[in-house]
Amino acid sequence: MNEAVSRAGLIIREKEPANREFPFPSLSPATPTNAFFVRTHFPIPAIRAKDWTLTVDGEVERELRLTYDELLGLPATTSPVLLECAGNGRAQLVPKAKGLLWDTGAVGTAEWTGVPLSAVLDRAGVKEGGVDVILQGADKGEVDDPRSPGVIHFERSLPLAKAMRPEVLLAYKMNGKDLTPDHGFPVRAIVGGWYGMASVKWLTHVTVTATPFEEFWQSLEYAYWKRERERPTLARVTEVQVKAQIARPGLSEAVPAGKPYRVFGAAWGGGSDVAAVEFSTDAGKKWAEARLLGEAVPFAWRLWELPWDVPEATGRYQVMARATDTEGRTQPEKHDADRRTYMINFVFTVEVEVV
Ligand code: MTE
Ligand code: MO
Repeated sequence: MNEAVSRAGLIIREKEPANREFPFPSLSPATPTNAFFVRTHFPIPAIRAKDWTLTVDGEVERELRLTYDELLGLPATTSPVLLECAGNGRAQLVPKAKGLLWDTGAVGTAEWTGVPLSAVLDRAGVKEGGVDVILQGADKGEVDDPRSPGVIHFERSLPLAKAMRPEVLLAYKMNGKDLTPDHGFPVRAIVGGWYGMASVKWLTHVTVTATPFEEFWQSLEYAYWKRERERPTLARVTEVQVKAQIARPGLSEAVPAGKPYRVFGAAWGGGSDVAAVEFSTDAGKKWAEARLLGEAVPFAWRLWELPWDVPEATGRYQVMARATDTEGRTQPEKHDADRRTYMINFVFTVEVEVV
């Protein structure tokens, strides 16, 4: 593969707006900030912390306008949370998909510090009848899509019940330092358990609505076909689907024949922990159970490893990993076309060369 790489070793998928992918073979328990994937739709807005305010309005008793210092004065929590772009793995789709062709690196786990959104909503007092909470970013532009309504902001909503959960933060630190401009300085949402598009960066407006919010970013983009009624309808993409990814061996890696090799990777689910990871070296005929490392941390990934007694026989091996969560959900063998080019968690094949 011939790819442009940034100074920090990220693969540049698009220069402007900035879209950069983490090289998954360099997996570590916590992704360093400068190695964390970047997904943007518009130019990065330059916001000074002293000029930033968060407006909370809509179906609330009291409209709020919080300053950066006021936000930092509220009780905060810190925990590792995984972000995965809903299009992560898109390069694996056949036929070739439109959109950014992420390989396996539009995912990372960082430690986020912030104030639970619920604390701010409680201050504002959500009125009876509030159903959706819109999170709007300061970034805006025109989307290259005939269905897009001219210049728009990036925004997504959460149902009120999710917005009130403790894993939803107004985050201002990533890995112990102020957010970088790429990752949403000065304040972004972090929505544990949901795909990355919910974690709105450069957050400036929170609006509670009395009706479900349906617009471009959740009824056209980041939406999938749901078959619950008579006809399929486009529903918003929400929860992260269970998935295991192999970091080593990497794609086309040359593995020495007849020697022990340490296979390792990461696995994650949305709202549930990973119960098991299995690994196959014969395209899914036989599976061996991997060892899960460390402790399960809700909404973060779990690293896993497995010793592989690499055979003497040289040649190409089709290796695979698959995860199952604590609710018994396991990865599918094929991508469901109703998901369009999102929520890609079918079991990938990695071709490895034993030499
Ligand atoms: N927030 C704003 N304001 N604008 C964006 O383009 N992209 C979203 C989300 N938040 C986006 C945004 C998407 S699709 C993803 S996957 C995550 O940010 C990526 O977060 P990161 O760039 O910090 O990795
Ligand atoms: Mo994304």
